[in-house]
Amino acid sequence: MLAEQEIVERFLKTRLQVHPEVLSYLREKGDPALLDRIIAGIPPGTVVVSARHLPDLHREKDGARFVADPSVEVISGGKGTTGSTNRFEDFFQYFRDRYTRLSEIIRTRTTAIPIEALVKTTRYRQQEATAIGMVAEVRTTGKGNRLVELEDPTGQITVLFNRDRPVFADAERILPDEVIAVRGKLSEDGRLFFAEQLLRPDVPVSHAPFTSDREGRAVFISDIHMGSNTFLEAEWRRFTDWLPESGASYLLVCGDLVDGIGIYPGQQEELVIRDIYEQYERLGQLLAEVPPEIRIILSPGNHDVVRGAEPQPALPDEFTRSYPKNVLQVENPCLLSLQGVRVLMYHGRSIDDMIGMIPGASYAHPEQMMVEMLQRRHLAPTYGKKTPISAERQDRLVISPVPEILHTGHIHTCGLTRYRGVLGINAGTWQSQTAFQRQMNINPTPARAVVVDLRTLEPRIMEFLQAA
Ligand code: D5M
Ligand code: FE
Ligand code: ZN
Repeated sequence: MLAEQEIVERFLKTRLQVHPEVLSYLREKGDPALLDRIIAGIPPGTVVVSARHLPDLHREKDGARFVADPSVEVISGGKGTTGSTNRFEDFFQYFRDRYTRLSEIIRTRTTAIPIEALVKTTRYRQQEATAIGMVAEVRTTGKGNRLVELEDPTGQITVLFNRDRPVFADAERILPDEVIAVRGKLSEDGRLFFAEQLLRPDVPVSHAPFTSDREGRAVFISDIHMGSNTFLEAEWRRFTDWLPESGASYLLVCGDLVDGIGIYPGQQEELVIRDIYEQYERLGQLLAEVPPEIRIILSPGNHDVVRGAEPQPALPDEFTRSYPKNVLQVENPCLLSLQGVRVLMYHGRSIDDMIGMIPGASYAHPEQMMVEMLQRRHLAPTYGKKTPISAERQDRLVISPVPEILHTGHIHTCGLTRYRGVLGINAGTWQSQTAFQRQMNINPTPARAVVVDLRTLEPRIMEFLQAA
């Protein structure tokens, strides 16, 4: 409960008078943040604050704006961040930036020698030493050892991971283009480095996640695929019917908002809405049924209308004109703060690449691939596979700072993990299995949402699948 005195004083400070209806509403709600939000949303020139300024009593009509909730802050990846430049020089700059930032993280934990110095200085021969580099190439030898070409800005070295050494388990998961540190000894001729230990930039063991001191919940979903004949509309309705009672203030949708057009051969036959504008329009209609006090954050995926190269820009206005005012468009990836809790949203195309390269990985466990991302402090470690990356001057796929929550989608299976305090969430999808996924043996877990209490970071999976 908020005291009446307190509320009146707050409004007086802003030179606003308050209608008694508003007073009793605020007393009942008892949420000081709500008071801030209402004050922030009052149009200039207003004298009396009346019921029409209250977010959940009033839906937009007569020009009252639902101003961005101050509890959602876009830290990076806001609309318009990604430029269109993609010149050849940028390619070098991109990898240099990736190396610099990831190697700096490792350097806070170990002392390393530049590769050129290591190779050329004879005193390092057969001495314990550490080098930090980017994996230029990785292969398995005939004897089953792993050979890695490791590169830093000064030089290159061939690193051998012997399959009989404990380090081999880690080495098996080495991916091209990731940045690692290797500890070991150089051969007598200086041509081969025998690795005994492998270090990744990783989340610090001491990482203590931030939690909100205020009440607040966020709902996480992805892969709606509006327009597809496999979109589960009845389940979606059950979901939006439940939202008002979820206690959530935020709904985050991590890409593949619509099914799109021309994404794969023969897609036409699987679309119920064949016009891309209409797909987004229909999505807007369904989002309008979400309570207006819930902030909806939409980031794109590979089925969406923006370019596929990551970072993907936010949806252009021409597709979202009819969207309710509580919708916020962001890029993929995007780092948000919800009441101070940092959420990194990434659709997750790289999960396909990683599943293909990491032994034991499976489509049934997206959470394991989220751990792999966190260990490498990178959302898409390998360049040039299925994940198109726009080589810009800064590598925006580097995971820095460490978020409280990593939110992905794309592979259509639900999985949760807690890794060194970071909560990994993949809620799944809102489309049932497609013919293609059946061929690929991908078994989706559709119609689930994950709710997280921002005070505790405890997740809960909600199921909306209708009994068949
Ligand atoms: O991706 C849904 C899932 O299906 C994801 O794990 C990738 C997989 N998929 C989709 N298209 C392909 C192709 N062409 N090759 C291999 N795997 C694929 P979504 O982004 O929803 O289509
Ligand atoms: Fe998808
Ligand atoms: Zn996808």
